[in-house]
Amino acid sequence: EATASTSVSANPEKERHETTIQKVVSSEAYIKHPLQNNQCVINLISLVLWKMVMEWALWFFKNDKSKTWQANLRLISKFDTVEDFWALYNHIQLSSNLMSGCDYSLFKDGIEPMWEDERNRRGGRWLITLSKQQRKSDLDRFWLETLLCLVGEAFDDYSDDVCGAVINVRAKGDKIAIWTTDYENKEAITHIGRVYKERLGVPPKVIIGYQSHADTATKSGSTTKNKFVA
Ligand code: MGP
Repeated sequence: EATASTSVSANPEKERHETTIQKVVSSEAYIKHPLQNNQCVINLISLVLWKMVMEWALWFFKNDKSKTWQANLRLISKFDTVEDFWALYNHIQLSSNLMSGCDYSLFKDGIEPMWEDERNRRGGRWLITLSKQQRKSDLDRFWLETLLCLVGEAFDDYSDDVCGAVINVRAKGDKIAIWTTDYENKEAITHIGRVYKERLGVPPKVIIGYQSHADTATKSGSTTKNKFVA
């Protein structure tokens, strides 16, 4: 692998991106993996140049069975600048170091990371389910890429439909999802799904699904039916 972003290291993400830039500058890596490396650099440049238009809130969930689900959910902090995003990101634990049962959620300010919020009630999520092995290889970089998609407004005119994103660290297999506001907005959902899959570098033959929260909340078995696929 020529990209630095595919290996999990203890270094802060910022250093990893700086390493990526150095590798891009070395022409061999540039020729071998132009798209992947360019995408990293484009992400970085757009984050540095863009003023964040939205205020975001990062939440943490810790599974304490003596409390209700909602009581286990805590706001960590809010930010509305690129600098504060990186300061927060570099300050907190990587997802792969969290205990099983924990979640991070990044949501637009004013939207609570739960099905019950007015902006989520009729919404759903693009769900990325990871194998146990992918915790080591993919989890942290997928989550960072998800965060960059959100704060960088990667979904063009459809970014308005995005409510937030959630990462569930689970022994049975981790999950990452982007939540959108309206499970009937086919145009927005399909655009977001297509861009998201591409940004994560999920191979075309791997299918990802979009499910409504209503279905997820009332499911009886272990799987929820897909409303859309990408
Ligand atoms: P989970 O944490 O989203 O997934 O939901 P997990 O742990 O992988 O479990 P699975 O059922 O998907 O296999 C676990 C449980 O947390 C749900 O069954 C709900 O009881 C509760 N829960 C999760 N969410 C996202 C919400 C929510 O938005 N509102 C409320 N009230 N409960 C929720």
